[in-house]
Amino acid sequence: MLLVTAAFIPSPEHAISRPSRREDAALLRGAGRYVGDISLPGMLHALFIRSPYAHARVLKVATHAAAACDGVAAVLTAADLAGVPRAEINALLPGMRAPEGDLLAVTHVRSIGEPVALVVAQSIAQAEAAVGMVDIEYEELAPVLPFAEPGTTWGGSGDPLVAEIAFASGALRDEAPTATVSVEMPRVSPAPLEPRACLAAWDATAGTMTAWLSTQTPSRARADIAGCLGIPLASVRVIAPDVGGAFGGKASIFPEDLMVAFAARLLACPVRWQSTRSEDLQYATHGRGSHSCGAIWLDTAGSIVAAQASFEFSLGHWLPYSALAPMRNAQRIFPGPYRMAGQQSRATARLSNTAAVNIYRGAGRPEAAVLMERLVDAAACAAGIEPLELRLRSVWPAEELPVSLPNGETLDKSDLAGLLRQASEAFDYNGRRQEQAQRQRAGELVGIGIGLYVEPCGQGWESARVTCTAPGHYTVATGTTAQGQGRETAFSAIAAAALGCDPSKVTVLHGDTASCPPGIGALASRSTPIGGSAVLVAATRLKNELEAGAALPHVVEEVHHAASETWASGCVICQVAVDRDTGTLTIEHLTWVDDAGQVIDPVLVRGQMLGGMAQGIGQALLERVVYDENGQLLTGSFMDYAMPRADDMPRAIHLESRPTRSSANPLGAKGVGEAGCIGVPAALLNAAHDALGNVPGRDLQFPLTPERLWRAIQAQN
Ligand code: SMO
Repeated sequence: MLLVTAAFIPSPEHAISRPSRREDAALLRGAGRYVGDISLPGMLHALFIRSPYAHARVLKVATHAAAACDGVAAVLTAADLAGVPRAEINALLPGMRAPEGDLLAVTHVRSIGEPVALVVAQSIAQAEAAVGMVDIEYEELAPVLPFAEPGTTWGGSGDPLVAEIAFASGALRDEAPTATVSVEMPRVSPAPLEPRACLAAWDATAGTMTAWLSTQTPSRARADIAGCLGIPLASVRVIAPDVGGAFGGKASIFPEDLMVAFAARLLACPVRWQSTRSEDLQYATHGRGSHSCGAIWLDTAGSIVAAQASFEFSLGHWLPYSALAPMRNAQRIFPGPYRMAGQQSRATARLSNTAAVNIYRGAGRPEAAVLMERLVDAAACAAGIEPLELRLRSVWPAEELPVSLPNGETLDKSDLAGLLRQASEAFDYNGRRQEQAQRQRAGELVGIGIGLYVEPCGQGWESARVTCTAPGHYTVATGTTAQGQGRETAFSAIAAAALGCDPSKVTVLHGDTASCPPGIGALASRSTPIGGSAVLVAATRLKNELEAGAALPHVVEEVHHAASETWASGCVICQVAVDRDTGTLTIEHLTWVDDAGQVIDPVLVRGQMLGGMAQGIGQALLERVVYDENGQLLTGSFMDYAMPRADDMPRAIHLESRPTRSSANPLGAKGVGEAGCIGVPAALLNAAHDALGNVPGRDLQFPLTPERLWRAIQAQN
């Protein structure tokens, strides 16, 4: 039986209002409107022909027979798209090298699933029939696999290294570390409920492009379409209608989107492409994909004095916009919530003949947190200190936050020791430790694990336009977007609190570049702290100007630049049992106390926590994208790729909120969207080690499948 209890602090000081989610009536009753629900007169359908090889020379692409098929409007190859570039990438790191490439493979394919040709037809069935008539010949080549041996070369350009970043402050110790650990974060598929989708329509008379995209970032997608297709920005409109989940997987425009827009202009007909689940598993962006190792030093008094980390990321064969964000985040977040005299961290990223890797819920934060939390537990075990106690000794004291860190980051206000204490009390830490000892004496494998984390929530700006349309009626247009988080509920509550009205009087517009001001988008847990602050500032100014006698309708537009990055934090503690005979891990209890700063709506926070937890559990116990030694994808459907289901959730979940207002924005809010993917895997990995006796040096890696746990149990018997 699933038991979820929650103790959110209900006082008005911590919760602006408590409406139910205004989005749900439509979304839960099948009345949402996704890209796939939108049809335009004369609309054509696109299908991509994709490489069956991880790496091959393309010898021939013959399209005549396919082009002659019934209903086929065009079969496009690289020659047709010559001169249309890939979208630009975020030049996050100095000295990075982006691989060159085209939208469609020209002479070589470099991943399973890479598009080689595009068929556009009047129906999907006609496009499918034509796909079979395209004649393509390949000569298979050896692929560069993820985490290939040193000395591997990438095409003619040497080492597949794309970027490298390192930081050191203070000194590490000369003596051997107290503990070392290595952590693998397997590649996973963001797998939103709605796969990728794009519908593009070109108005040849006006010279304008309208694209409906399932995206987190309509403003950037608009600039990408304009830039790549050579259309003035003002002539491109991007609309993100209802978007069925994204998790970073829809953060950056895809080559397919650009090709659909290109085809719509070429054929002067609307063209729609709806990715299938298999296409998404194969060639949508993946997340994670890192190996890391670290070392930790305690002094003789049993306090952490230094820690060191090295992260290796394996990317795919092309770089989407945010491909380097995870390595940058992992490197800059380590060592997370702990204060110490010496720290070192470095990260590298290399290409491989696979699908692209991009941000995915957490984007480098889980990598930093899991490695550090394993180091703390391994050090506690080596030094004979209770892991909770070592954390309490080592976290930044609340009175020293916010603090500027040596690496240039500013750790926001939070009460890390308070989170640890509140979580351990709610969990009944001491009581459960006693229960664990009893059950272990009786032969059971029971473990307790802690995951303490910090979650930086984005920099930069977002905008808001707030209009008083008629007395007592308001519209908020935001540059950030929604993929199911409940943005309309949150932003109407923020505006209503500032305007002194009921949230039902506030209409929220998002996702349409024609009716909304520009924005960075829904990323990095930034929408409420930064986008919500823009709404607060604009609504407050509107109220003042109305009171000063402004005539209706009256519009106020604000761009809010975050003074600094806000950092959320939290503590997860879980108890697991591992079946000695089968290796099956059961999460018996999970307690989680999160600090998301000023809570706008506890219902939304709870939804983010439960959803993030489910994805964190998926990563930790089940999910893994697997390529074989030829670069063939072995996890191409949900038959092979294990998504978390209801019965993988913990037997009992207890959620609490311990908000400390952020010092980084006027709303005082922090993010919460990614927290479950950060703290939950860390706690689960520590609990699994604890259940199996905390054997020093034991290699236990995600996903913690029954087979892996069973083998670890056998190895120690
Ligand atoms: S992984 Mo998020 O969409 O920054």
